[in-house]
Amino acid sequence: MTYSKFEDDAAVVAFVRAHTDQFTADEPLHVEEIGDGNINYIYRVKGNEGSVIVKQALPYIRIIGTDWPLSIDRIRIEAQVLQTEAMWAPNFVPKMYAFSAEESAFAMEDVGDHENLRFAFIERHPLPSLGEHLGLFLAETLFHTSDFYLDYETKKRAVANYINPGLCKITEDLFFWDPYCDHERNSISPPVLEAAQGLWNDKALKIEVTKLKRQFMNCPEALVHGDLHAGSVFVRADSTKVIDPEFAFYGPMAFDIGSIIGNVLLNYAGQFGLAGPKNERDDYQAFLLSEIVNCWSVFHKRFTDLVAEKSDEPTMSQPDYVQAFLADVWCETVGFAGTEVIRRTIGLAHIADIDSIDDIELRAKSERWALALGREMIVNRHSISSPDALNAIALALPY
Ligand code: SR1
Ligand code: MG
Repeated sequence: MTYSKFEDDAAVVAFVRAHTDQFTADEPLHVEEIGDGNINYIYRVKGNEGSVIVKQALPYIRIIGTDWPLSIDRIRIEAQVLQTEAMWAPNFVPKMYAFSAEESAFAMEDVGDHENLRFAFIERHPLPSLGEHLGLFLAETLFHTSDFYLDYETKKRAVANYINPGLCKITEDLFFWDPYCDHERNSISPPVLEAAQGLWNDKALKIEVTKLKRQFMNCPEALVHGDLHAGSVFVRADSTKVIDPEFAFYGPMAFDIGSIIGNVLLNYAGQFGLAGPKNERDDYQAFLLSEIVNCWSVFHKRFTDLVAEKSDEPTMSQPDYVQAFLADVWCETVGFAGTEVIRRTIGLAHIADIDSIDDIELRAKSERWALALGREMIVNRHSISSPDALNAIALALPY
């Protein structure tokens, strides 16, 4: 089967009309391509009142083209994951309206009344419920797709259903390999080259990163989102929506928790050099650290409660085991968060939190700070026993 991009706006409209009942038959529809993703094509289709989002995957990466092929099975995975997440965390994901394998596309709820978390962070918007919402989303989705909840057969069939080799390989390379060598995919600003070279020559760091890579590759614990960075989250003061689970697979729970905590810390690094009064930036940094504490404590409590209420797995539901398990998850979370911080600073896929600092020297100060923090988190994760201990490291690290 050959898959082709929707030829024109009329094709996108025809898709929406054929597969959803969101618009009346005679309602005029307007299509706008929202080209802000790296990998797929995304359209907003607007009617008289409402709108929907259409996402289409082609057998390659949008920003690279056919030189980087990628299986279109990722769109089937994303559609199914959004439906699974909606069973357990309906308030935190957009509604899936329809998926078509023939067109390798789906239509979903438009969460355009929310803003992208990355830009909310950069503009220092107050988000009083962010940590709580993320903690709940993580606890519900990770618990209900794990052995704590699913029976042995359902779980193993789910592991098979979500095998996602191409997307996992991107992460294996971009998180755990490229930043630790002189790779052509890296993007390193000249004043940071020496610090990057320091990582390439850091044997202890590279061993610990490889242990994390092994865990990423060999730990089918739960259906993880797989790419839970700030760009995959949309927010309002009272609402949080997680989108874009095309990297989903059965992996370590800590990968999701670490990815989002890594993004909170990346914004913390950016705030040193972003525009605006120092007291505002200081206050926002304090807010960011408090949301790490909230996210983990809400996750920890909700996960513990879910096991007590719903798990009949005889060994894993022992209360002391659950606490030991969560302590391990925290330790791995710190390590994965460190890899996210480093790969977003010198790897292929940077983030605007730091890249939008115009002054190259000021930006380099944030970048070097992020690299030092990431290293510390990876190498010393076993002794960083709580979010407060992690925050103490961020506070003590000289800028
Ligand atoms: C080539 S893809 C680069 C990055 O974009 C995605 O959102 C993932 O984070 C991936 O690592
Ligand atoms: Mg994405």
